[in-house]
Amino acid sequence: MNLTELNRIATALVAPGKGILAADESSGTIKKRFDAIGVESTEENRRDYREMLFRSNEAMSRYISGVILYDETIWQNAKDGTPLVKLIESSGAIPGIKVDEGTQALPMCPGELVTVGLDKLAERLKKYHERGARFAKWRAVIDIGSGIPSMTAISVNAHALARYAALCQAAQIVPIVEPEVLMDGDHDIDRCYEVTSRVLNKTFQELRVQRVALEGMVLKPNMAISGKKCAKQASVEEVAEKTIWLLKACVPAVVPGIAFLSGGQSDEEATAHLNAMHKLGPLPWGLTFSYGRALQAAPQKAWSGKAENVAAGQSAFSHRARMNGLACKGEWQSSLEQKAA
Ligand code: 5MM
Repeated sequence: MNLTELNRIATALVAPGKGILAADESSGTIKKRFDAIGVESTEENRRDYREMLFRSNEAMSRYISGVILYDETIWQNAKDGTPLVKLIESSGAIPGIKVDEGTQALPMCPGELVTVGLDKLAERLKKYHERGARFAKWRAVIDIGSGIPSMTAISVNAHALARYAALCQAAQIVPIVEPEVLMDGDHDIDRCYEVTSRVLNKTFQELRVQRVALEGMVLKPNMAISGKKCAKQASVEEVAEKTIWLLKACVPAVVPGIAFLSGGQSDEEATAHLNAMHKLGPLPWGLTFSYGRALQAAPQKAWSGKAENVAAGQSAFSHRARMNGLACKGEWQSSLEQKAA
């Protein structure tokens, strides 16, 4: 393992003013997104949609550091035959790959999940590296509810995340470690803080036990945030302050970067929270976005599967990427959204 090179890539993924595009929706998830805009989820439509994003010059060259791909996409070529991976590289961004194979019910733990995909992962990583992937992603899902999460679910998911991360580093691929605590319930921000703190502490304990080099990874966490159904929604300032406390308490300074998931926040909320956190600096690690929905909802709507809407889709994507790029420097203002509208 060349740790200097892993550290260089991890640092590039969180370069100031840039962040990651999570375009790794599995077939089921992209179908849901396409259903919402009335587009059939065929292989060609998925390719056309992602090609539109990767050919968005302004967004890709100025605000996007890396793109997380799904297995299908990493092997696809653009309409003119250029591999999609090459489009990403030529924009200056780094191609990455989601390598988990989704979740399964966790035995003995009703309502809880464990992420799977470790079988043959070493062989898959080798092929992905040959194709150009320089980082990978694995997402664990932790739900908050009555009596959950159990320590069992936190523990097995942390163990799998660390197994994945060690395999990635051995294959010279930077692991993005994503332990997502869902914001789906009616819990308040303090409950989210407490659960996320347990999850992050256990995850870093496992990473250390399994000898993962913290200098060569990126963490992709949720923010400390109120559950979607919670009657009392925390303010932007409270989310920012509590998230930074939480991360300072749990994430060693040697980790090069933290890139948030959006988790179902609105586009603007996800941007406002990131921006408010940067106003609390200086911070020990690079802090940026690795958004899926919060970067893609607007371009998906603008595109709606029509070739004549490609320019509109690209402009919607560039706008969101620019807003988040500004948020990474604490320079975003909501008036910039209104001007664009
Ligand atoms: C883009 O969505 C990713 C893939 O999800 P599935 O495996 O469920 O299809 C997802 O892993 C994503 O990278 C993260 O959860 C962050 O996405 P959001 O939309 O929460 O920012």
